[in-house]
Amino acid sequence: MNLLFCCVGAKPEPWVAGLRAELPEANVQDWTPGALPADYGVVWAPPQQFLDEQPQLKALFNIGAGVDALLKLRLPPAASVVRLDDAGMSVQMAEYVSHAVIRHFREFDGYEADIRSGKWSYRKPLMRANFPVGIMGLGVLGERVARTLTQFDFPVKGWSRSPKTIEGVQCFSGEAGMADFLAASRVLVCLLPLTPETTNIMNRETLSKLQPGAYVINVARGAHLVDEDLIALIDGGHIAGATLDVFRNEPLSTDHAFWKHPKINITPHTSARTLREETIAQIAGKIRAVEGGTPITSLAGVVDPNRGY
Ligand code: NDP
Ligand code: OXD
Repeated sequence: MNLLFCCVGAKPEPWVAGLRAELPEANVQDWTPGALPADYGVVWAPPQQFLDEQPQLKALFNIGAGVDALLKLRLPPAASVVRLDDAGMSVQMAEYVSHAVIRHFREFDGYEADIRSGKWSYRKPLMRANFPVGIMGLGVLGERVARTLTQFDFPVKGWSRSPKTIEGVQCFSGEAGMADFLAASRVLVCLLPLTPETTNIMNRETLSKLQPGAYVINVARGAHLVDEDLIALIDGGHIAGATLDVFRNEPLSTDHAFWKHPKINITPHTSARTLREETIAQIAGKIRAVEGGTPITSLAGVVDPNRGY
């Protein structure tokens, strides 16, 4: 069985070595133009040339959870797209979002500024009941984040396409449930996939429906958020601030207003990183299952291209 690795931005050597160690029966190569036809691709943002040269591929294993960039390409006709299914990401996302929520709720930025200016002062504790956290997207990552936040006794709300039941989380669903979900949330966390339906979903109209003093955390994709609308609502006072890990263009351009805005914290798309060992083990396990007769379409993480995630 032939396997090609084609991940833009990843150093190929350790990946290829890891895949060879996990799948000794496979011929694993780093892709170069003109490579021999392969059965499987392990990919991240591959060039179109790779896909066009490999029309026989049976599956593309994406080494991330989001497949928005991959689905924009012309894919081999019979290839299933298989996204990363957690592989150590959900715990990182739960850490990142909990940190952002708690940093805001406990006013740690304010305390840090006070301490740096030599001031020993107390702030009146805020009421946790007044900080309902709404998670948009209750999939692999969103559900873990929602469950984690319930452990800190925040009221937690969730919104997804199909109805869900998660202990301790008030769940809303579909377009019909969105307005009530937003009105019930003060902190908004975006963990949606980027699809035509979710592009620009955080805009002036939707963000205005959040409770006054809202806080926005975007850890999904930059194109979920209309940047100017967020800034206008922060400057107008309806939104207290934001933590943003993802941007329309990455790296964020050096002149973007987010860099210096005093109420916006940014990080460089690092909230949940792909962990090489876990990822290789997961993909190798799936390839072994397929080679052993499991239909690709029954693997966890198979993407529905019509849904876009
Ligand atoms: P999943 O596919 O497991 O979950 C997606 C969730 O979004 C599901 O609950 C789904 O609803 C919901 N959803 C999709 N479309 C809509 C819609 N139109 N309206 C309402 N809800 C919708 O994805 P993951 O949790 O694994 O990942 C989410 C995203 O996080 C990824 O697509 C990626 O872009 C981003 N990400 C960011 C990282 C970072 O480092 N910043 C790292 C990893 C991922 P339903 O359950 O009903 O299908
Ligand atoms: C992903 C990401 O989608 O890293 O996995 O953003």
